[in-house]
Amino acid sequence: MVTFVTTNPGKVREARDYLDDPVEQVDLDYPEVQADDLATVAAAGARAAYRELGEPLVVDDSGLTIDAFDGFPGPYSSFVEGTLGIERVWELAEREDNRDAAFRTVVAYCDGQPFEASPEPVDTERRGQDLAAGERGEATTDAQVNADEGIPVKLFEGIVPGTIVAPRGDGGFGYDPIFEYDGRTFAELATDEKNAVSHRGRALARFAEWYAEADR
Ligand code: ITT
Repeated sequence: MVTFVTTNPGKVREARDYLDDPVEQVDLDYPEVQADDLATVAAAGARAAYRELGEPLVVDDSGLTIDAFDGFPGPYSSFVEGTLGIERVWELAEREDNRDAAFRTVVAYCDGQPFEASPEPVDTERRGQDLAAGERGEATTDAQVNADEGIPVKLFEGIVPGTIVAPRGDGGFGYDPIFEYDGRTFAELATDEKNAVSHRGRALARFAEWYAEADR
């Protein structure tokens, strides 16, 4: 069983269609940190949810990046959907010659345990502190590393390139009606078709492969 912590049932529908294990939605609105990258937001969200629930879980942080807007709305996608709305995002993009965009998802898994060495990125709170110390020119000592009480989080990323278009289609959710991939918007695809190519599908595929084999 996979616990998916999200307020968004659309994400859970896609995950159910994708994973062999049953997926349970826990509708917990964990505090989201404000950061420029999705991985930081997802890792912090997984930790916050784990502290609250104390059971193995995944969270997913996703966003739409529009090239002509230097990647905006990115981590602000939810806020922009709720304020401007996707119709006005299209109207802004319509004025641009370049309508290239990408959807990105970072799936973050946390069970409170450290992970075996693997090619997938692992984020620990300690690592963030080490980076900050490095920027201040301070060395990291073994004692500091051994005193690490950060909760490790494993991250799986998926990206899909596309184009912003006038809204079409009734499926999916969020920005799907204005995101075109290979001639159709994501809102014109069935869930399994979207999963086969989408950012979340790609991230979930990586997670599912690891989850099936991981010695947890
Ligand atoms: P949780 O944080 O509770 O999981 P959320 O809907 O706020 O739910 P995100 O912050 O990850 O999720 O999503 C950011 C925005 O991107 C939000 O407006 C979503 O509707 C949109 N979004 C995420 N995944 C999408 C997808 O697959 N297709 C279209 N829009 C998507």
